[in-house]
Amino acid sequence: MELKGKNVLVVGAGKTGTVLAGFLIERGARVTLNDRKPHPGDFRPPHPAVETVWGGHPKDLFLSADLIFPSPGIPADLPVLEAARKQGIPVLGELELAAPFIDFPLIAITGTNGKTTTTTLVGEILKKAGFPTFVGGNIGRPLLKACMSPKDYRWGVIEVSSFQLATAPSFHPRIAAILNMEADHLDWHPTLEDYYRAKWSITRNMEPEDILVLYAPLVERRPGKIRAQIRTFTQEDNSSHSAWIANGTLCWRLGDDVLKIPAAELRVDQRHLHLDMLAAGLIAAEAGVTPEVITATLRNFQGLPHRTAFVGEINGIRFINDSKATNVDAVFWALKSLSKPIIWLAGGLWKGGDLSALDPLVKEKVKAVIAFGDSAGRFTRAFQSITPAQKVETMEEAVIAAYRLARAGDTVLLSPACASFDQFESYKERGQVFTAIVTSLKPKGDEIPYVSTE
Ligand code: UMA
Repeated sequence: MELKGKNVLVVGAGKTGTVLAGFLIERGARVTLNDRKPHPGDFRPPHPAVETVWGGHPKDLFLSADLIFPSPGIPADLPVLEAARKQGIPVLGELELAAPFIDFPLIAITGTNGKTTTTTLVGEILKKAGFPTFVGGNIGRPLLKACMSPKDYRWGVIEVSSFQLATAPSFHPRIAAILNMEADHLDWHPTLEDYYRAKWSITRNMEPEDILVLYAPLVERRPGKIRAQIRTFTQEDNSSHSAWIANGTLCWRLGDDVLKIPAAELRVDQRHLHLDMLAAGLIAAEAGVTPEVITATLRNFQGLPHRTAFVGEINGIRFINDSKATNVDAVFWALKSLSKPIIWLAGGLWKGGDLSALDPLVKEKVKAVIAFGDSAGRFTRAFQSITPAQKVETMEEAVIAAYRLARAGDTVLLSPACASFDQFESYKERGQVFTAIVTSLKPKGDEIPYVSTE
């Protein structure tokens, strides 16, 4: 892609936008970085030659660009982007820009949930095997970073979101995985079909020598012909797939052999993490890792922070941080894998989805719903006919209310089903705030009836 002398607009001054702007300047482009928020004061441009425009998205800025790179979080149907497209101005993403500069094969992992866990796991397995590996993408380290400080990587493992795929028409991974596909991101994609289409587009440029690791139920849903070789994984006891679970044992068909790891020997017991492990094992084997290295890494894996992570136990009440559960499907798996009774903390910035999919689990396991943040009312309305549901404002009020209600043997679960941006910087900050409040709780006793977070 010729960039020299081009007038390039980068939209969004977050992680991706700043790396994009720095890279484009290095390639000789004239770069303007534009963000809707007001100048944050402490912002340092990646290069002195980058111009910045804050406080909105002026139409003339978009229409006078030769090329536009929106950050992943910029909605595809932003009117100024639509207007630029109509004028024939190319609108492309970071993946599209980075891929031609990459000289190592890419493993790309997508899905509604489990992307970060699977990407991390595959990265750990490959590194343990001694393969120099770049791990990044939506996980928080833009792929362009691999082009800016090139190393002799053997593999790149990247988590890719639907947002990134939607703006990368020529992206071509050597191995791809689609872990699952449920409703999410309806605040960004105009329709659910558009979101699914973006996910499937990961396969668009794959060839017969490439490998697609696919969650078995998705085979039926594939939109058309896929040229890559497909390896399926399932939670069912069905050895016609490439990976499956038989009587509590994770199994992978690797050539003529079957690799087996009893779930009881793993450090994580949630079913959705076992599915991520099935996918990670298949990917790693395709990348040339031995069964011994795969087994050793999976056995030691303890899960990721903010993903059904155990925070602590007070008075026999267990506290679980699942702040990364930003959609309904992620909450489904958390509720399914934890034992009852559960006091469920949910809410934040609603992204769409069908809360009624949780009704049976809520009926069976949830002792109370405590809803906080922007969409609290949506949650109380959805569940108050099934279980007690209470609306509060903040995370602190939610934790305190849950602690008041809880008895020994209960689990207090933060699993919001929403984005965090109404009250927090990110899901990480939300999880950290939850953890800090929980760790400041005092044991319930006669003198101290419940809590002090001071
Ligand atoms: N902004 C605008 N106009 C808008 C919307 C946002 O100017 O209409 C600005 C914001 O004011 C902000 C900037 O855009 O300054 C943020 O851009 P961004 O949201 O694209 O965030 P980045 O910091 O560039 O992070 C992105 C990914 N974010 C999203 O996809 C929303 C990060 O994934 C990713 O780690 C990073 O690139 C590196 O690749 C986060 C995420 O939440 C973890 N991803 C979603 C998910 O996992 O569900 C897809």
